[in-house]
Amino acid sequence: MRRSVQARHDAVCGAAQRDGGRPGCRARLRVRREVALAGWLGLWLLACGPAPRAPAPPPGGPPGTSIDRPAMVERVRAELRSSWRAYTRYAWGHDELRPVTRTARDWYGESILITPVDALDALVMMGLTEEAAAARALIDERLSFDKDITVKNFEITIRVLGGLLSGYQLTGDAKLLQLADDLGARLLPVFGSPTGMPYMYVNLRTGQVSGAKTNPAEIGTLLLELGALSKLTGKPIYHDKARRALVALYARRSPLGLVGEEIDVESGQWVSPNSHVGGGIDSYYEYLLKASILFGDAELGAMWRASVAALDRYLADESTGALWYGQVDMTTGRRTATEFGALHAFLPGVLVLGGDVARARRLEASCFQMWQLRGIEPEVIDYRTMAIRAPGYPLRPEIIESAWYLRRATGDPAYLAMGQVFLDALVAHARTDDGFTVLTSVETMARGDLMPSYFLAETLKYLYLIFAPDDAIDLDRVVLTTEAHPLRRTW
Ligand code: DMJ
Repeated sequence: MRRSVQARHDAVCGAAQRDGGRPGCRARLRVRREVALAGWLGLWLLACGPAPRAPAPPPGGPPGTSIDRPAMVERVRAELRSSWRAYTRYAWGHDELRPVTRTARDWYGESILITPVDALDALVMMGLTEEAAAARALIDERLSFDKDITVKNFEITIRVLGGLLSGYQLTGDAKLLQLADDLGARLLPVFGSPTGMPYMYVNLRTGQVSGAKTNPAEIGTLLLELGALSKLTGKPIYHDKARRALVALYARRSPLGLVGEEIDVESGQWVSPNSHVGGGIDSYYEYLLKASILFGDAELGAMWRASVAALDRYLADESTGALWYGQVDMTTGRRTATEFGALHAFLPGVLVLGGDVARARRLEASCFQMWQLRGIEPEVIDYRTMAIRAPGYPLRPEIIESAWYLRRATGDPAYLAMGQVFLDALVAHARTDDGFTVLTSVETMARGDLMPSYFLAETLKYLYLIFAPDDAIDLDRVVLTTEAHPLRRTW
């Protein structure tokens, strides 16, 4: 059994984690390197701007060239291992860990094992075999969706359904697919609106739905998971419902080709015309492109191209020589705000996947400026003034995800250097004795008390991928969901 799990794992993930491995403390060397890195990256950022300058090459080569990738892989793996252990010690069987108080959080009063399910594929990919086996055994033995709880369809789809599906593909454990099928069936009532666009909430036992006013991300970020569920179970209904909802949303775009921030799924009317690429809209665009790739769906590909052209035309904004994507009215195109944040930082990665590496590089350089304002990323800034509008950092992965796509696409070692800056900042500001915790302010570095499941599923996974060999993920066959769950095309 073990051998076949390893073989499957290698097929998806390659052998990256096995060639990692030089443990041991390199602290002093690291501090010296970090000081140099900050300066190098500053020069590199300038070089990414529209008016190219030619900074003198820093002594010792461009940023990132001296980074010891296997050692960085080992550092990330060690952080995943200790974070998982903290979960097992203080929150075993619950949804999430509160690392400061060493207590557990259940989203809906009773657990649906959000952290173990979300983290399973990261444990497998990074070769934490015993930890992965423990997570899988817990899920197999205890997870049940027959609960009288009303859940958020979007969150449960991306974290739990996605985690079960990638876990199934990586381990071959048929119980995980059974659980995914059961969950998918319980979520299906959300699509019963007059427009076919999903309600926001559903009761897992009764099928009672609620939340007619919802947003593009919650409507449009379901197709990778439900489509893969269809392919793996042979039940087309999941794919068809999710695709119909995505197309219904696209059909309600404005004449400019933009979508707003809030829509009523019963009337089909927009409630908020505010258009941007941040939270509430972001992954709708991501799934147009990624679903077209995973399912070879040319119509969705055309929808993505039309959408990104509208984003580039109306949302993109230049400020002090840098590229940003702000807010506009979806109907008039009038600019309504110049805010950008941690969630917007998914866009460079998706632009890379869509083939626009030049724009992606410029936008990631802007994201990195945002990170560097306080040495770790604020949730929202105003890019005109560079003032912080929302100071929290809930351990988000998006800027790291984009750095990985760019490192892969360009081979530029500056993205390795960026990855090191990200990891060092996380360790310096967000690590506790028992896992990592959210920051409530990057201005004061005040800490909250939560290790969100996506920190293991996404933040650490993308950090690992930045330093791992390219064959860690076979992007010709694998698409990563918005929660970083790798779905492999076997159809
Ligand atoms: C994750 O749960 C997903 O990436 C989602 O699409 C939005 N953001 C969080 C992490 O920031």
